[in-house]
Amino acid sequence: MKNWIAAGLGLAFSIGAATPSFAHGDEKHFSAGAPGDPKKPARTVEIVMHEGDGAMSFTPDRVEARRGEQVRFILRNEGALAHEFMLATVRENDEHAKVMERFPDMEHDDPNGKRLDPGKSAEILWKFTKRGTFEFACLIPGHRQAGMHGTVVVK
Ligand SMILES: [Cu+2]
Repeated sequence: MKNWIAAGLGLAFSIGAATPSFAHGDEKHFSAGAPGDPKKPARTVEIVMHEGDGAMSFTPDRVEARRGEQVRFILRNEGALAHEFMLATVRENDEHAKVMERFPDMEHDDPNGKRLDPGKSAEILWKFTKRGTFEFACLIPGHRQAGMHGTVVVK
């Protein structure tokens, strides 16, 4: 399954020559920093995924971090649908969303992204190594458009 996904991504990205390629699990290409080190301290930030009244969202939808800080994101899906959390730049999430439209059942279990069934929780330990504004979003087709995105500002 993983190989099939990787092949799908490779194919999709080889078509758009101007777009930077990325690969799941390849540390060099994480746009929002790097996977965290479990031996080092981390601040915990809980993010709840939910939907209702025709909208989908993350609460909170804005997180601030300092450059070099580690954050342990505790993700909880309190909605009735599956959701995901993908931490990247807006641009990378844009590219990834296009791939997801072709492969909507892509399962994510990556250092920077998880897919959660309703009622499930998961953790992402992340080190913000770069200043800038990053995005966490649910890239299941339609969800980001329905409001399922948030911002991380790293100072
Ligand atoms: Cu979602």
